[in-house]
Amino acid sequence: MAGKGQSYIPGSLGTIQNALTIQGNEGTDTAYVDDSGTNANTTFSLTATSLVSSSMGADGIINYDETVDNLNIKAGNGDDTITINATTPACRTTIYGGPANDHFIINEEPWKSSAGHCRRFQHILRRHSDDQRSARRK
Ligand SMILES: [Ca+2]
Ligand SMILES: [Ca+2]
Repeated sequence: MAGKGQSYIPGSLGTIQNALTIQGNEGTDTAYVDDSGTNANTTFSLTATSLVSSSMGADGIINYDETVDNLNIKAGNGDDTITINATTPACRTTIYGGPANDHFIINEEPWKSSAGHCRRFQHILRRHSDDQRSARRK
């Protein structure tokens, strides 16, 4: 998938059964990974070069590189678990959990490259830890 402007993958990641590579060019490229049509609880795992999800087929993976400038990931309606292992400094990453109780696990500090996302992640993490505390009290 090459070209200027926007690349769009609609609906559900269920059709991704094998490696899908997203490549931009020297312009500003924005990729939308949209799993918002999925109702099951889904896991996502992001690295600086790839995204895998339980929504995809067994061999499904989305590969991307530093030519992609904006990566937007939209999770579905279930209790999703999104693990961020790394992001790339060249790419601004935005993740929407969608409805239900989503969990964000951050194994790196992606907010270093983006103050706006920093606040978003801190908010989510705070809410998540509140949930954990109230769960322990029960
Ligand atoms: Ca680009
Ligand atoms: Ca969700």
